[in-house]
Amino acid sequence: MKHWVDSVLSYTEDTEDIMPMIMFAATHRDQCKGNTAKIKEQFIKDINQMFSEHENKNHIHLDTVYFINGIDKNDTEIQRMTDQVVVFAMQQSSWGQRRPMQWVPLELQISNMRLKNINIISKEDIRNVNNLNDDLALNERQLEDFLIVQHSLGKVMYYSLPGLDNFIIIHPPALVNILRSFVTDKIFFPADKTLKSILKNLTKTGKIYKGDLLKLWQQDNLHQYMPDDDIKEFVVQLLIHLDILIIPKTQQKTIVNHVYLVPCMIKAFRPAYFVSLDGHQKKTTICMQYYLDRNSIPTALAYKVIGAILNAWPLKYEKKHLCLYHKAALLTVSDDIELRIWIEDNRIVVYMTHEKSLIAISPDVAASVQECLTKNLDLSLLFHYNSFGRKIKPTKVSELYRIEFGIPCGRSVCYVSSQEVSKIETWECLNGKKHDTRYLRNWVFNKDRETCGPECKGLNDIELKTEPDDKHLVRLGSQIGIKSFGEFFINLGMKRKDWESTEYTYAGHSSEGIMSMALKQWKKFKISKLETPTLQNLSDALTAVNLDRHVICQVDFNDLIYLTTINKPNIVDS
Ligand SMILES: Nc1nc2c(ncn2[C@@H]2O[C@H](COP(=O)(O)OP(=O)(O)OP(=O)(O)O)[C@@H](O)[C@H]2O)c(=O)[nH]1
Ligand SMILES: [Zn+2]
Ligand SMILES: [Zn+2]
Repeated sequence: MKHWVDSVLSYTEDTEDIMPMIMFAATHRDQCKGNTAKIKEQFIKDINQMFSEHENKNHIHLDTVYFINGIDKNDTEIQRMTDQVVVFAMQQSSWGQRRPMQWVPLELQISNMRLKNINIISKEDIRNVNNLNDDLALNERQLEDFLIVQHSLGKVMYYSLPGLDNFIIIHPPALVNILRSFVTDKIFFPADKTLKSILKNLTKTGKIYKGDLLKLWQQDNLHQYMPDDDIKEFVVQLLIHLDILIIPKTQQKTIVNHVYLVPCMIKAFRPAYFVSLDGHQKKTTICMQYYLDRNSIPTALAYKVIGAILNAWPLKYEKKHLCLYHKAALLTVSDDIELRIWIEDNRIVVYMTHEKSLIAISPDVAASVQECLTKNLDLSLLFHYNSFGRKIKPTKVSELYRIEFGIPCGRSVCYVSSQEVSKIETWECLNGKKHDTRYLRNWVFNKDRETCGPECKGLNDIELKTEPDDKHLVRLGSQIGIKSFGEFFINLGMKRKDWESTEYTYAGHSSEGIMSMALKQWKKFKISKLETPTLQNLSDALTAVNLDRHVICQVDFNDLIYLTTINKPNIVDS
C-alpha cells in the first residue's frame, strides 16, 4: 500500500492543488464477519499510522476508510464516498474555470460520442461534427486550440505533431485498455494458445513483432477500440512516440520496422556478470551514476529512461539474444566499447568498458555518451513531470539529480562527484586506495583541450557548409579568448560598434556568454541578409586573425557524434 501511494504521489509538487487525491475504500462489507464498525476503526487507525507523517499527506484523505458493499446499488456508504469525490472535484484548480462559450456544443457532441462507445476518431470526423454547429462552429485554428486544451485537461488525447495529429482519442481510458493487451501480467494472458505464446515470448525477450501485436488487437475487446487499420497504425505511432514501443537500433544502421522492443514487459533479470566485472574489465571500465533526489525512481520513469537509451545505441546481441533486461540494458557504442546501464533504487548506473584498455577510449566518445545520457535523462524527467501535470521548467531539470564518476575498486566501485573530478588529480577512497581521476575526466567534454593532432585535415566541405547551431556558438565562444574576439568578430563582417554594444549590454555576464551572444547576433545578421551562416564563415574569420582554424573541429566534432547517437530528440510533449 505504501509503495502504491508513493508511486501515485511521487511527482506531486508542493502546490495549492490537491490533485491527485487518494481515498481509501474497502469492498465486500457484506461478507465481513464480526463487528464492521470495529474493523473499520482499526483500518482508519492503520492508515493514519502509515501516512499521517507522509510528506504529501495533504493528498491523502485520512478521515475514513469507506466500507462499501459493491453489489448493493443503494449502498449508503457508496453515496457518502461519491459525495466526498464531488467535494474534492470542486476543489480542483481547473474547477469553475471559464471557457469559451463556443466550445460547449463540441464538448457535448464529443461526450455524446463517448456514450455511443466511440473511443478514437479522426480529425476529419471531428471537423465534420464541428461544421454542424453553424455560427458556433470553430475555425481550424480554434479547433486546434480546443483540442490542445482538452488534452491538457485530460479529457482527450491529442498530439499536434506530424503523423499523430490525424486522430483524437476522445476516451483516454481506451488507450489504457489497448495497452493492457500487451503490457500485462501472466495471469491475464488470453486463453488462446497463439496469443499466449506471443506474450510469453515478449516477457522473455522484450521483443514483439508488429504482426503479432496486430494479432492481439484482433481480439473482440480490442477491435472495438480500433475498428480499422488506420486507427491501429495511429495507435502504433502514438505508442512509439510515448516510448512504450521502441524501434530497435541495429548495428547495420538499417531500421527494422516490423519488430518493437517493450522495455516495461521484459521480466528477465540482468545476469550476474552485468554488475560484477571480471578482472580484466575492472581495468578497462569507467563508471558514472545519476543520483535522483528521491527515495526511488518511479517505474514509469525507469522505463522511459531505458526506452530513450534504446533510441540512442544498438543493444548488444549475444548468444542469439538481445541484451535487454528488466530495467537494464547492455549496448554497443562501437566495435570495442560496451555500455551497461541499469536502474536501481534512486540511481541510474552506467559502466563503459573498452575491450582492450582505458587509454583506447577516446575522450570525445566518453564525453558525448555522457552528454547524450544526460540529455536523455533531462528529457525523460521533463516528460515524466509534465505527464503528471506538474509543470517544470527545462532549466530546473538538472537540479533533480547529481552526477558521480567512478572507478572499479575491489568488488565495488568508488565514486567521486562530477565537480570534484576536474579539481583533483587523485583521491583516497574508503578502502584506503588512491584513485586517479585522469580517465574519469573523459566523461566531461573538455573545453580547454588543446587542438587536433597533426593528422587532422580540418572539416570536409560538407561539414563546413553546415549552419552553426547555438551549441556550436556557445562552444566557439568558450574556445576564443575575449581579447582576440573583437577582431574575429569584425572579420565575420560585423562592425566594431556592434561588438562594443554587445559587450556593454551583457556586462556582468561571463566573457563566454557575451561572445556567444555576439555570435548569435552575427547569425541573425546573416539571415536578415538572406545569407546562410556556415562553419566555413567562422573558419575563415579564424584564419584571418591568425587563430587556429582547428578550433572549429573541436567545436563540431562532439556534435557529429551527437547526431549519430541521438536520432529522436523530440520525446517531450506537454
Ligand atoms: N460480495 C461482494 N462482491 C463484490 C463486492 N465488490 C465487488 N464484488 C465482486 O468482486 C468481483 C471483482 O470485482 P471487480 O470490480 O472486477 O474488482 P477489481 O478489483 O476492480 O478487478 P479488476 O478490474 O480486474 O482490477 C466481482 O465479481 C464483483 O461483483 C462487494 O462489496 N461484495
Ligand atoms: Zn576505492
Ligand atoms: Zn582539426
